[in-house]
Amino acid sequence: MAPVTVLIPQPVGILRISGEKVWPFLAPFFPGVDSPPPARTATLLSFSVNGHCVDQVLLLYFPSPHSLTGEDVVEIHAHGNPHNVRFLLSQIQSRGIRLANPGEFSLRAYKNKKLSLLKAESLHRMISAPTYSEFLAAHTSFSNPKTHPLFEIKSLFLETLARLYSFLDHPEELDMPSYDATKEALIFAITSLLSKSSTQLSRFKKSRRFFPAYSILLAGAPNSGKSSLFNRLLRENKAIVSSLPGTTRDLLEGRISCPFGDIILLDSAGFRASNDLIEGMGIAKARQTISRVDLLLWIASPDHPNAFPLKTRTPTLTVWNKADLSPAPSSLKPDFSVSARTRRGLSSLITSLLARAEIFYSHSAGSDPLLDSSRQASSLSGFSKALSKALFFLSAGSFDLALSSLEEARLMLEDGMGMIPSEEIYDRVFTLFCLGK
Ligand SMILES: Nc1nc2c(ncn2[C@@H]2O[C@H](COP(=O)(O)OP(=O)(O)OP(=O)(O)O)[C@@H](O)[C@H]2O)c(=O)[nH]1
Ligand SMILES: [Mg+2]
Repeated sequence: MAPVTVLIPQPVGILRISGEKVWPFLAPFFPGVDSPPPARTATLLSFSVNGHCVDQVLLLYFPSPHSLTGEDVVEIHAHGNPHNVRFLLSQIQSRGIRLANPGEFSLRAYKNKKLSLLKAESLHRMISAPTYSEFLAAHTSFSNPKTHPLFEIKSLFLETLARLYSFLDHPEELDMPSYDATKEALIFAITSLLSKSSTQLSRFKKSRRFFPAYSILLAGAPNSGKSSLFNRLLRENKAIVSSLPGTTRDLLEGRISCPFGDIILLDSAGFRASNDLIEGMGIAKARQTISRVDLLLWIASPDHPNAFPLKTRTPTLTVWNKADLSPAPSSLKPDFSVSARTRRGLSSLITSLLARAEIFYSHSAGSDPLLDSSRQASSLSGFSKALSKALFFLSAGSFDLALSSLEEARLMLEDGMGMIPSEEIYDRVFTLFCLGK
């Protein structure tokens, strides 16, 4: 069981439960309802605890095997107050139903053959896509797996392999193409497969970012007001703010969804020489993150009126904070002068950040299907290496060695497509999913 929606005040909060014979566990919450509600139909029911109705809910029952996971699945659409959703969760847990791990529903769907690995990865990309066009690209692969780049490559590859097999099995038959014609056709097909794979790999490389959206890091000396600005930009009190220098130790992440694409905002530990082991680790993490983001905001303030002390290729803007206390020294020449406390200057900073993110997205990949993960990319790159070997052997006239390289390539591709089950794949793919998926 897991909440499918996040725990914030909202009209509806959804809980999902999956398992064998789920209804008998839930029946006590619905006194008077003797049999499971009708399948795949929304039923309005009173959720009761100790004989008292605690919420009116819509219940959807998907009996096995016609469900998301292949098991019995029940979805409860409750009123979305987070306290209510937590209470319902705890009540259901007290009946012996445990909380699901992140991605566990998808993992069960995969194990019960309800979802292929490629679809699972497209689904993950679809949910976390930072722009609508990236959502559409993932949706195309998800709803029509034949458009997935690996699927297209596989069809072409199998034709090539079949051609080689049939030549090796019946080389003497009259209607078979000659040795030279076969060799030429195979070289042509493999070269074209190599070119398709390399196009996909470079599109993937171009689209890949360390953070899954346009990312902005707030860095600066301790107490310069990074967390205060982070909270202001996010419009949420996510980071702890205090007058003690060294308050933030880890990297904190927030996401802002804009019509043209998402922005990931990162708050970090203040730069200083520290003997504290944990703070030191936080500072190292902040430094490491500088080269991984799309934009660095260096926050200076009257406490530490210094310019950014390091060299970086990451575009950097200097922001003078606490402008309510004093103006920036003329030597600093900040790009923006703001006060996180009074909000002075914040709107022009925000306008500039949004404009930069919009330009960034205007150059990003279109909505054509793309590889979904670095796992797929590494399989495709192994596939290409094996193809190159096959090409070498073919050119040297050794069809047998070419065949064994093509078989090696087939394994690589099948591994990429999740056709070879392995525990490692479960760990690498499904644990990345969010709770409730
Ligand atoms: N006057 C004034 N005080 C501010 C402003 N911004 C932040 N402060 C105060 O400065 C102190 C430090 O703020 P934080 O946001 O915690 O600073 P930080 O850079 O995140 O600090 P560390 O996490 O320790 O690196 C707090 O007491 C804030 O209330 C501002 O614009 N004006
Ligand atoms: Mg802080």
